[in-house]
Amino acid sequence: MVLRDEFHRAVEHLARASYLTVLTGAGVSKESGIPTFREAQTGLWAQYDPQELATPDAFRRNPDLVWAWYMARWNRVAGAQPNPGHRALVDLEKLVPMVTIVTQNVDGLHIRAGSRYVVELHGRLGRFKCFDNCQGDPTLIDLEKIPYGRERAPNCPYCDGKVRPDVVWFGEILPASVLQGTISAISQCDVALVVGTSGIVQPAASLPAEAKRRGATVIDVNPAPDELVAIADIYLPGPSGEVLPALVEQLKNRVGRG
Ligand code: BJW
Repeated sequence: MVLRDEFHRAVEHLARASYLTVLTGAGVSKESGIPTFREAQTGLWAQYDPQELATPDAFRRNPDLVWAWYMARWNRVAGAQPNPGHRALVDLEKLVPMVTIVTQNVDGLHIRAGSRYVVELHGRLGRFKCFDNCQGDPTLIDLEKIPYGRERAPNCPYCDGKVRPDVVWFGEILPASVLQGTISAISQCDVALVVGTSGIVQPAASLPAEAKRRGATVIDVNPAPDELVAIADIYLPGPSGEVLPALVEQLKNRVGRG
């Protein structure tokens, strides 16, 4: 009963929203078969802690290990498809005047699903740059134009340093354009929908509280209570591939009623 009330409240807020910002994390891609960031890894990678691979120091120490990890993840993502959660977020664009997705994910699945305004906070798998940004920040490298394999980090064609994935690692600053787009989406929204993130990695983890401070309603969707439940106005427990399509269906009925 309480859950139904919460769901109903969420639909009412979305029906009245003119600007919706959606902050997503790894959980939204779980139903596409992509493990979340903090889930135990499987197979060859089970012995490694992802938090210790996603750093510039890890790459400096062992570029080939970090390279092979990203190539394996890129390979997995290339074979995955957007799931009903991603698609429901695309459908929301027909029901709310402005929708911006701010995602921590590097899998590109929101864009592949068809979402129009997507800010990728932590970069993208399958895009590469020179580790030293020798030609300016970022020095992007087209992998098709250099010899490379899955096991060894290739050399930069300009400086002979190493090529790395164009993602944001711990201790690195998010690109200015990305921060600008994020601040704009957070400061304008009247509803912030948070989906599938543990809410522990900064600066993303502070965004819902900032939206709330500016007057937005915060709705959190996650099968397990995360760090953001404490500040959320509405918590909808459940996998996003089920909760988001159900929200869209109810919202269609509600908007249809006027
Ligand atoms: C489902 C589901 C289903 C399951 N449906 N949901 C202030 C205080 C303390 C520390 C810091 C601070 N400011 C900065 C820091 C340091 C650091 C940080 O935050 N550390 C924390 C660990 C404390 N931040 C940074 O370094 C950032 N840079 C920065 O702030 O620069 C300035 C600065 C630097 C240094 C010092 C101070 C200031 C950069 C952060 C970059 C993060 N990069 C990564 C890797 C990207 C590339 C890659 O993918 O390999 O981004 S780390 C990793 O975490 C990845 C993710 O995007 C990110 C968030 O993870 P996410 O998405 O929340 O995933 P999970 O796995 O944690 O959670 C999944 C959730 O899904 C769970 O809740 C499940 O329940 C749920 N779920 N199934 C819906 N079906």
